[in-house]
Order: sequence, then C-alpha cells, then structure tokens
Amino acid sequence: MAKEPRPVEELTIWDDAKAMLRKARAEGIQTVHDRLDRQTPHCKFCELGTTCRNCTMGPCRVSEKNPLGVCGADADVIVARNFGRFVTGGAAGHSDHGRDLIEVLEAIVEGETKDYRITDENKLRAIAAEIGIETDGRPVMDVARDVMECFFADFGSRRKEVSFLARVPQVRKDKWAGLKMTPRGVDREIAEMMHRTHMGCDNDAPNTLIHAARTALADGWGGSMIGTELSDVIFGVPTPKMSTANLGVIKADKVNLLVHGHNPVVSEMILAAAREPELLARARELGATGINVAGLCCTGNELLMRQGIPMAGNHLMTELAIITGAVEAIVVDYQCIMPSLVQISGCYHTKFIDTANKARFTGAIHFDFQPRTAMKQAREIVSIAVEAFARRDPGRVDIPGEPVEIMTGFSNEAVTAALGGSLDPLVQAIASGDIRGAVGIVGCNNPKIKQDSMNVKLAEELIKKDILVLVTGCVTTAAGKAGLLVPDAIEKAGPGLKKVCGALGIPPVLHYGSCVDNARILQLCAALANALNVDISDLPVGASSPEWYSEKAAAIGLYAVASGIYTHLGHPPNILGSETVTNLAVSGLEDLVGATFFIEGDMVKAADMFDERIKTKRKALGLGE
Ligand code: SF4
Ligand code: MSK
Repeated sequence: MAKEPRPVEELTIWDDAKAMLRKARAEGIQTVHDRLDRQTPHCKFCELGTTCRNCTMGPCRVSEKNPLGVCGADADVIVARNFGRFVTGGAAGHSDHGRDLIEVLEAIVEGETKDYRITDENKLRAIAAEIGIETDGRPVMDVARDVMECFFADFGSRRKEVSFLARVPQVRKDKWAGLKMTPRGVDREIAEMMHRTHMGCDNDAPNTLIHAARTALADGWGGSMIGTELSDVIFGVPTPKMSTANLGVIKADKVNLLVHGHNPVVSEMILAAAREPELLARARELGATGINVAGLCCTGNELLMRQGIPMAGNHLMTELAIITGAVEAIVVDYQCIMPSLVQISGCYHTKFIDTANKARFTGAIHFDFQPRTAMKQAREIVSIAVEAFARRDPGRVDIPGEPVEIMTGFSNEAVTAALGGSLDPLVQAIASGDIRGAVGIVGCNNPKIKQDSMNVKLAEELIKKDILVLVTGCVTTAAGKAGLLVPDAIEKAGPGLKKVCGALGIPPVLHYGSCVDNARILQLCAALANALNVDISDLPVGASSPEWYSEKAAAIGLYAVASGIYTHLGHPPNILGSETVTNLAVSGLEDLVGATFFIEGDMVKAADMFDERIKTKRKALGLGE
C-alpha cells in the first residue's frame, strides 16, 4: 500500500518551499520527498556499510551471524573499502572540475579562445610565486603557461607533493609525511584507492582509511584549490557585494534562466550572452521585460560571488524552482543535478539543457560546450530560453514570496583588504576574544532532514557564542534566507562578534563561495596557523556539514579532519557496521592528525561541542576562553 505523503511542514523550514510542494502535490508532480518515502526503509546492510559488491564471488552482506564475505573480508575491511571509494568519488568530482579550469587556461594560453581571458593577472602572478614559478619581468602568458603545466603535473604521478602544499605549515606536512598521508598527485591517489579496494589488496581497515584521507587531501589542497584559484584568475577574485535569495528572485515578467551545477565556465558565458542587446530585444519582442539569470546550488554560488546574480535556491529547491512555472530554461554543468529535473521540466514549458559530455541527461537538449565556441554556444542557449518564454502558461505561474537581501563575495583577498591589507586585525580579534573562533558550515540538503533546519540553527547558535561562521555550498542560501548574510545580522551575534563585524560593516556569517571554495577556508586556516607559528590543529576553528548527502561532502569532511580541523556531521556516513572504522573516525584520528569527526543531530549540542573545543584550543594558545 502506498504511504501517505508527509505533511509539507515536516519537510522544510521555508515558506517558498512549502508553497511549491503544495503546488507539486496539487499538480500531481512527484518530488524528491515522495521518492524518499518510496525508498524507505532503506537496506540495513547498506546503511551500515556492510555490503560488498567488489567482485562476482559476491555480492556479500556481512553480519554477526555471517561475519565474513566469500573471500573472507570482514566488516572492518568492507566498511573501510566502501568509505574509501565513497570519498574518492567526491575527490574525483571536485578535482575533475579543477582540471576543467586548467583546460580553459590552456585554451587561453594557446590562443584557442577569445571568450575567456586572464582577468586577474595579479592573482596569477601571486599563485605562480607561491608555487615556485619565476614571475619577475616575464610576460603574463609565459607565467600562465608555467602555472598550467605545473597544475597539470599536480594531477599526475611524478610529484612528491601537490604544489599548494607550499601553503601548509611545515609541522602539518611533517605529520602527513610520517603517516604516509602526503597527497602526491590528484589522479594518483584516486587511482590508488580504486586499486587498494580491488579484491585482494588493502585488507587492513586503518591503512585503507589513511589512504582515504590522502585522497581527500589531494582534493582539498589539490583539485579543489586549483579549481578555486584558476576560477579567480579567469573570472576575477570575488569582492563584497549585495544580492538576493529565495524563489522570489524568479521574475514573472522576465525570461528566467537558471544556472545549476558547479563550474562557472559555462554559466559565466551564459550571463554575458544574456546581457547582449540582440537577445534582450528578442525577449522584449516576445513580451518579457528582460532576461533574468539566477543561480541554483554551486554554479549559482560561483556567479553570486563574482557577479552578484540572485540565488533561487539550494539543493532541495532545484525541483521546486521549476514548479513555479516561470522558468524558461535550466542550464546545467555537473554535480548535484537530480535527473528528476528533466522530468519536471517536461511538465512545464521549461527547457532542460546540459552542457558537459561527462554529465548528460536523457531527454535534455545537449550542447558540447567548448572554450573555442563558448560565446556562440551561450548565445544559442540563451536564445532557446528566450523563445521558450512564448510558450509559458501564465495560468500555471506561482512565484512565492519576496526575495531577501544577502551579502556575498568574501574571498580571502577581500577579507584581507577589508582588514586593511593583512590578517593581523583578525588575529588580534581572535587573541582578544572578540572573535573566539571560527567554524565553516558547508554542504548540502538531504531530504532525510527537514530542509535547512540544521544549517540555519547551527549558524545561529554559533554566532551567539562569538564564533564567526563561514558558509559555502548549499548552506549559503539557507543562511541567506534566514537573514544571516546581511550586516544587520550582528543583532543575533554575541557582543564580541557584533563589535568586530559592526565596525567592518560585514555580517557575522560570511559567504565564502561554492563547494570547491572550501579550499579558501583551508587557505585561511593555513595562513592563520602560519601567522601564529602553530599547526592548523592548534587553531580555535571547526567545520560542519549538518545536512550533507554527497560523496563530495564526505571528501570535504575528511580533508578538513586530516588538515587538523574538528569536523561535525549532522548524520553519520555508512560506516557504523564497523567499530574499528567508526572509532577511528570519531576518536582515533585525534592521535594521528589532531582532529576527529563528531556526529550530532541536535544543533544546540553541536554548537556546545564546538564551544568546548574552541575553549580548549584557546587555552592551549594562552588566550582566554
Ligand atoms: Fe564478497 Fe569479498 Fe567479493 Fe566483496 S570482494 S563481493 S566481500 S567475495
Ligand atoms: S551543491 S555538494 S548539494 S553543497 Fe555544491 Fe549543494 Fe552539497 Fe551539491
């Protein structure tokens, strides 16, 4: 018998989402929540991580009654292998995104594209200097070529360590070297994890987990960091600016084009094309007042940070945005794009357009987007959206609510500039206790959790305790919709944070970018540790992903822990079937890397645990609580 759908009030904290969930039900459109109901209860073996499908002597499911797979692998081995591959999927996603940016840089250097250019030469030269490339008196394209070669080599097998380890405190690098955790090459660590987890290889759970950490570090300090830094070089370093968020950013009188996924390479061109007079004129001819490019998920974050486009929503808003009936096109690159969006688009006049060969969707309009032809293809895509406006059914349009204001654009460069040119004032604010510490809240939504309930609650609880919050990924829109990304939000902060943020005119919750931009937070931690001459694990900092769902989020969590950052998850990964693996994750890693995961579903308790940790770290640094 089909289950009764859960009341919409239980699914999300947002009025715009509730309105669209009701509309979906009224129109007979299935959403992620309905499908979750049909998939539960989930398989217990899979939840515990004790299923193995790594060879055809299996599949095997181990339990107390049947503790060994056909080959003899026990729960520890199976859980560690599964988790290792899970993290590796995430590291591969971020890093392949990073590689795409190197390929755009290559197209620029080789003169194959005029559509992309080096927008921030200073940043390019700064990066080059950091990774040991000569810059003095050299033409910019020569420097760019060397940077490109160096980053391509970071993906290979012939390095002792990836280039951006130049940013890491020596004491941390020594720790990694002692543990055989130093990330050597991005593709190398990923390939090695696949090898290790083949039947008959790494059958020692802790050893597998060490390599999982190494693979995650290759993501954080390699693939992701390259992705972020080259995006800044090519599209500009983000600077603070105002924008808006929620489904109210979709405009009834405009052609609405939503960009979704993670990589700014396509969407930056779409935005440029949407501003061209010919396409705007055609939109007006069809009765629209303009073309509105709005963001979803991390492609949205990328364009929000640099161009200030409005944010329609995060992961669990992607289906609901289409259900407004006012979206002419949804243009996707890759990652976190539910295939259901094609089906829901088909219920309206919405055109679903995919742009990457590695992320094609059956039923989509496909563009094989290339740097050489980027602008021409972007014009064609925007034109499809504009023409779709004529087929919109005004009777089905319902755009809930008014947008809320948000402040964005906090790159490390922007923060340093706001502080007068160095991080010293931040160090002083931490030393004085006005800012007691900092926590990055990152990651996703998960339909198993009331949407954004944890993301928002944790941010609110932390700022009350004078803990600065940095947000990326899907937590951005959550914090924004809750009114935490504006300077006035200092009223919700503790007295110290209120004083510092008030003086600078910034919010107590800073938008730091997309998921790959968690690399910015790593870089900030490394810079603070270097300034204080301590290890990253000595800092009063933490990380959290309350509502995470993806392999990428697991990779982020593990590179944060392996970098020495105490990390909270709102619910556990599928590792509880192994005591060895679970104990290592939540306590054993402390001895090895100076940080662990902690799992807590109550955000008041989670904030208290961060508070305790920050107190301990502050005392050890000789600071007050
Ligand atoms: Fe079963 Fe071992 Fe094969 Fe896994 S590798 S499916 S545990 S026989
Ligand atoms: S998009 S990885 S749902 S944060 Fe980066 Fe959001 Fe999580 Fe995808």
